[in-house]
Amino acid sequence: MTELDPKAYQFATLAIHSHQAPDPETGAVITPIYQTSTFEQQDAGKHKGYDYSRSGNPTRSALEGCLADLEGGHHALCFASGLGALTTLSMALFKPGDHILCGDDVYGGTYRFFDKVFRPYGIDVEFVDFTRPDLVRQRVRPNTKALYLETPTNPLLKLVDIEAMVAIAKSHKLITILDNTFASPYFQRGLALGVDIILHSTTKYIGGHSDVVGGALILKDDTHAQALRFHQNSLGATPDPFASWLTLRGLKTLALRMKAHEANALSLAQFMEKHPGVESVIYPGLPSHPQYDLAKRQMLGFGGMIAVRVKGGLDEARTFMKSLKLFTLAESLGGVESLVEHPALMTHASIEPQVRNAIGITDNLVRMSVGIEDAEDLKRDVAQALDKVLALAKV
Ligand code: P1T
Repeated sequence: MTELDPKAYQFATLAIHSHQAPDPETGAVITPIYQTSTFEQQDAGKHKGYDYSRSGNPTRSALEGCLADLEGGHHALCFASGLGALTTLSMALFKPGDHILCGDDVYGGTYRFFDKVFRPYGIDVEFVDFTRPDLVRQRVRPNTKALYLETPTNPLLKLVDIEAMVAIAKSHKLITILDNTFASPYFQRGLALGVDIILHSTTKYIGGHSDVVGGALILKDDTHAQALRFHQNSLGATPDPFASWLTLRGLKTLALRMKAHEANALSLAQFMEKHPGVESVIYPGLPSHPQYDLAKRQMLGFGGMIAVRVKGGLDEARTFMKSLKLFTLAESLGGVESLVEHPALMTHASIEPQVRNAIGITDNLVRMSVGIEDAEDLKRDVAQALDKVLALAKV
């Protein structure tokens, strides 16, 4: 089987076949796990394309090739984690004296890296409300180099207008970087909207089974790709062959899984919105979401993440989470099983309380990663847990 022309096939086909042709030596249908650290050279400096598994490995190449096709890029680079992708990207593109504008609602680890680790190296990262393009435009300075956006955001599921950000970036010659983890390439293609570099925590929907940690960068530009590839090898935050293989195996079913995540999330969001134990539900697929129209315009689907404010405070949030039977209390998201977590105490605990409160990460906010279990089972589980919240509120 020869390599597929990505333009001739749809997403679900590419996820299964792109860069995953049967092994020409043995006929193995599934890409082998090339569990080797090093490769024989025919002569000193002469090899078959691989010399050492930090620099490159065939299992990783298959994953990188497939991800590039799914995002509509020309290059993809995989990492040992989403943060490995972020740190490598940051070292490759920025230098002391640069200024970066970053959305104010991003994964807590992203905020922590920019604020606590990168800033002391002399890179000024400013966090701005990216739902306000007017504000972002005002904050651009002569030394601004990039706009770093997440949409939908973690954990508040705010939407950032990707095309508006790209327009600002183009007029000031800035690089745009989009963390596409929450939507996955199935529901959002930033490169087609003019974004320069896509970042993923492949730990989430791409891997899809909560059994492997990884990250990826996908882009079109050859010069940036060359710099990123150099830093990927020089910094060494690369995935091992088994992690690459597990991610590739999960990726094959991304299209099916995303449809199921979305159907379940929409039905749960609609149900919770009517429940008296709930203050508000944040889900981009609900007409009550303040950016519902933007979601319909720039996304191909609304995803599987819900943020819910239960009636009450921390006690009520704890009661809700502890009463759920099918939702496991755990960090992370995007796996086939449903998870629930408390952003203020868990994923976003590294953000100072006053900053957290200012952006809306309140004590009654609970984040739900809706899995692909039976929709009615999930609804019944949420109903009984919300009834316990109501009972507590009445005491
Ligand atoms: O965990 P890691 O693979 O290093 O990815 C970091 C990361 C980057 N971007 C987004 C949007 C993320 O959500 C994450 C990781 N997030 C969680 C662990 C979480 O529970 O939100």
